[in-house]
Amino acid sequence: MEKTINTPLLPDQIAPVVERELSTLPIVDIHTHTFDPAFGPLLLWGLDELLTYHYLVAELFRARPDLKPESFWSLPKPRQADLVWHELFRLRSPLSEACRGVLTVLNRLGLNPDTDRLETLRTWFRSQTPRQYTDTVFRLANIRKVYMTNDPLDPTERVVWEQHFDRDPRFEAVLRLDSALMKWPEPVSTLRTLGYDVEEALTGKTLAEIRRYLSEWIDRMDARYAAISLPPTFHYPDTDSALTLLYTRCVLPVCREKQIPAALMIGVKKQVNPALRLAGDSLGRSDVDTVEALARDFPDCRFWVTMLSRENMHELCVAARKFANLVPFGCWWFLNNPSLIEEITAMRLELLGLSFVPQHSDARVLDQLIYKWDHSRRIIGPVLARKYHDLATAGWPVTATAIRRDLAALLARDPA
Ligand code: HDL
Ligand code: ZN
Repeated sequence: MEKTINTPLLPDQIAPVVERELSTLPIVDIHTHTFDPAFGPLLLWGLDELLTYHYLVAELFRARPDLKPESFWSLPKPRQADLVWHELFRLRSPLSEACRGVLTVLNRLGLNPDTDRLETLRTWFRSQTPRQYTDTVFRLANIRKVYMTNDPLDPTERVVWEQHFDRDPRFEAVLRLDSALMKWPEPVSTLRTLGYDVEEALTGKTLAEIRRYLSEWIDRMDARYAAISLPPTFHYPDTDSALTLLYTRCVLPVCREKQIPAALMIGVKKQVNPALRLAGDSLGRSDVDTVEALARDFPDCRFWVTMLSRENMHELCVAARKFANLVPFGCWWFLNNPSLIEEITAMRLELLGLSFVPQHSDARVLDQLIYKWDHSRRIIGPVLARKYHDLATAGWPVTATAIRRDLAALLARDPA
């Protein structure tokens, strides 16, 4: 075995080896909305959660433009799921990526999706327990661990953090900053209820108290990085922006002190259609000058960056060539589709080599880990195989050992 994995591969051996190494690589998923089972109902899983994923809700309203959002939201969740299944899966071929994902999950679980009524499937899911099903999902998806999205200002989540509970080591914590920094001074009252003596005016004392909030909660959660989603209008420098001031005077100093990355997720146009609730967000082209300026002015901060506009992803690659403290990651949200993952991954390999993170799942429902990684492996693998094939064609000895090493660097490392 030792000899073979160090033996240069023949060109037509490369793709199967990449596929094997990628399927057996236990992945580190650096951004999800899943929760350690200790958080109880915050961990979403099962068929009705899969079918009422906000991506599918948006697609339901396209299939049924006559459907009034409020009448949909007034239905109990199983009835919402029934409607999604009927409209998107039974009356039409489920060709969208979000629809396909549900089918991949059911298929990998060995369940038959060819049914008009969901009760048989629901009976199977009811036979699962959260912890046992978590084991099943991690095994089928071949994931080593995931990073959560944690918000201490969410009372339903905070109450769990304030008790002692045994952490599941497969669920790392991330401090999410949106609720504490966006739309200042809206967060003032909530921060004050947590005991942070902040005021509307961004005085030195208020900034210090916000840094204390960040520092204390990074410690309490053992947060491995701090993340924020930002609108296309976010700029740095911007002397008129409370958000920019809070980010540069509070978040970056604390991330530097804690030696953790600062994750920027840029390009969300929040609630362009509020009636769709979580499905109501859109995207906008953002300012990569801002990303370059942050990387330049904060050289000892490490910025993990993903952007929502396809055009921004190319600009971000070039910016990352200029600043080693920029780490592009993932094909986020509206970019998490096979055609775009393929384009973006090839572009990143060509511009950045292995110095980026190709994907995160953004899974909101635990079961989605199965399909989001199944689908991404099917795209990222062949793109990588073509690049290794190019090396072999140029006379470079491509080995299984090297492929295994490179894949681990791309998809099995912690944010650092
Ligand atoms: O802000 C984010 O982390 C986004 O991923 C949103 O949660 C979004 O609703 C989403 O789930 N995208 O996949
Ligand atoms: Zn997300």
